Amino acid sequence: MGLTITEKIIKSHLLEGAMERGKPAAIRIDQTLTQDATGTMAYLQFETMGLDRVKTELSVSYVDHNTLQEDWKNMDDHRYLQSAAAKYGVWFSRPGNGICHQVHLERFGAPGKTLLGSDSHTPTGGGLGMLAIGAGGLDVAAAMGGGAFHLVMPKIIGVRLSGALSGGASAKDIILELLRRETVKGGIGSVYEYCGGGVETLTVPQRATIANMGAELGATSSVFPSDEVSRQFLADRGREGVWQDLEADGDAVYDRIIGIDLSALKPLAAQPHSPDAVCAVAEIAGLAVDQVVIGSCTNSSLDDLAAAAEILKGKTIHPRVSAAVAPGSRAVLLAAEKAGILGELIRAGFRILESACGPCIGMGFAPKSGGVSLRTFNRNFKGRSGTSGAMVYLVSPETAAAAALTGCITDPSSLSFIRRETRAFLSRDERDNMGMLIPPPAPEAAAEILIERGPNIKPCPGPRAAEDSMDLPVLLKAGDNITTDDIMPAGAKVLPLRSNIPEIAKFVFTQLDPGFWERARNAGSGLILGGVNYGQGSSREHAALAPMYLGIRAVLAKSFARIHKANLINFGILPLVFADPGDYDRIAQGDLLEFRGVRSFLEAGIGGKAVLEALNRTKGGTCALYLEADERDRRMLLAGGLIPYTKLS
Ligand code: MIC
Ligand code: SF4
Repeated sequence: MGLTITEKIIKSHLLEGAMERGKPAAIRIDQTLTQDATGTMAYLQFETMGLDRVKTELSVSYVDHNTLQEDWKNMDDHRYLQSAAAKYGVWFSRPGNGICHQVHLERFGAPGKTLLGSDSHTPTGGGLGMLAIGAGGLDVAAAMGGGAFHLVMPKIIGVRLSGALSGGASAKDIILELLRRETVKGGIGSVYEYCGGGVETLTVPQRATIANMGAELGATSSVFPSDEVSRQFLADRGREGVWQDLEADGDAVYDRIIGIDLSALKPLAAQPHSPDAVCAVAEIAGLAVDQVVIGSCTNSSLDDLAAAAEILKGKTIHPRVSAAVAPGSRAVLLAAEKAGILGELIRAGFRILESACGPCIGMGFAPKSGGVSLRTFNRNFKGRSGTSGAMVYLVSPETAAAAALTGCITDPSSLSFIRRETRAFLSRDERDNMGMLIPPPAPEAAAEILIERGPNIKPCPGPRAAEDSMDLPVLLKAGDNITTDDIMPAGAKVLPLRSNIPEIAKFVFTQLDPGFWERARNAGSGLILGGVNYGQGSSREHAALAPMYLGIRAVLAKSFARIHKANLINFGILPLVFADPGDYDRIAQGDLLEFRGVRSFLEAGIGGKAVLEALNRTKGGTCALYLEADERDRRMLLAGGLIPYTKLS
């Protein structure tokens, strides 16, 4: 039987398991990436492993999230990261060099390799035929230490592309179309693998846009073949040497096939406040727009900027619209300058933001109160922009540019523009491409390096082993599709506290319930109730770490998102699933639930599925709960998380 690309990469990296769908597997990780907002914890955890140097082929530490230096905190973090990178043999991408996923694709991406990153959009590398997966910082730290990455062997969904994009449609519209059909939970436990004649019509940056936003489907990853287009992308960046041909076998078996005819696609938009609330741009045309931003790891390539400039050149943006562009990398910025694109955008009235995540994570350029903002980003969760009442729409660069021009949502197909060729503007100058990437010093020099620990760097608190008896109050009853932004908000005020768990814990659930921290602190311990797809979105392990610090011992939900569930287990919090989802309705916030025999439940479940009963002491009645976890996860929970488990084994 033939293999898919995903299976081929997993097979060549398989350390444990038999590649059976839905069964546990462990793979070797070739490359890791971290970013500053998750990286400090990852390196603090790596340090506890007592190793001299990372054991991967390549590890890179990027600074791209916390670049708004309002005081000393973010810079303390950057210095810690830079010195830790040098000490442990990690490349360091300096602030200003660009967004981790964009830079990694350009400088280090290699077909057929595995990449684990402490950021949920790590699958961007799938645009170049990598198996790139997002994970919590602790899992990435373990991989840097040479440990295997444990995953459930995913289902493989084939996405067969036919035809070619035309008119105003863009790569963003392909992934928005998939989100429309599949929803934010459609991809849980799956990899989306692209095939069909439409693939060769897409450039690597376009493929990367699609693979990037596959994260919003809840997928483990997204993968494109590596072909002549990929070879050209690498050759243009002087890296043809890492190219290899990679495609699925003709008789590869997919769990399901989805067909998309690119020629039939029209410009789409994800409406507030979810990436799957997709409609045709034409349906909402005419809505007045206050703000437009082009950037983020989804749409900040040279081609994206060029498409916007084509629409805007020689014109001026509408007086109502405040517009900005954040090029994905310094290399993109330099090329955009050389190609005249930057000048065209500036002349049109765009503000230039640095090459970083910026507004995508609420780091500046927040919209006005109640404002309508069109962004080329991947997430529009409520409040993520920094303005809780803002209405954020996710669109392509073409749709964003059209709105900047007219002042209202406009289908770009109604404007005539031609796409320009930008390859010639890519720089071959080593300083332009590698100048802000600091390679790790030789191992002999590492002993001399002192790690800089400013006052913002606080040690990572340790988890507690599972207790056999627990009486836990329901501290919060949350609904469906709760995001990690809901659990642990980001933004300019909170992000600088990522290295300081006691402080950041004060912001847990603030958007949903400002009284949560106080209540949790008074209770000392408790649990959270959630609906379906609990913990979707960002990989931030702070959404597990800070609740753990506040005494959260369990989350009871109808289902969990992959990365967050792994983070909960890594930090010793029980992710329990209702056997009867109707029990969710029978439990209220404030109820006291009694759990007995938790340790024996975890032990008995090894090798099988046992049920844990919770008695509702407030209302009476019981509910049955499952733990969908393999033996390793159960042992981790018994030990109190990944770090104590690793020390025991
Ligand atoms: C995001 O897009 O939400 C982030 C910020 O990049 C996160 C990581 C983080 O919270 O630091 C992600 O996607 O994993
Ligand atoms: Fe940065 Fe936004 Fe991409 Fe997250 S989604 S890595 S915040 S640009």
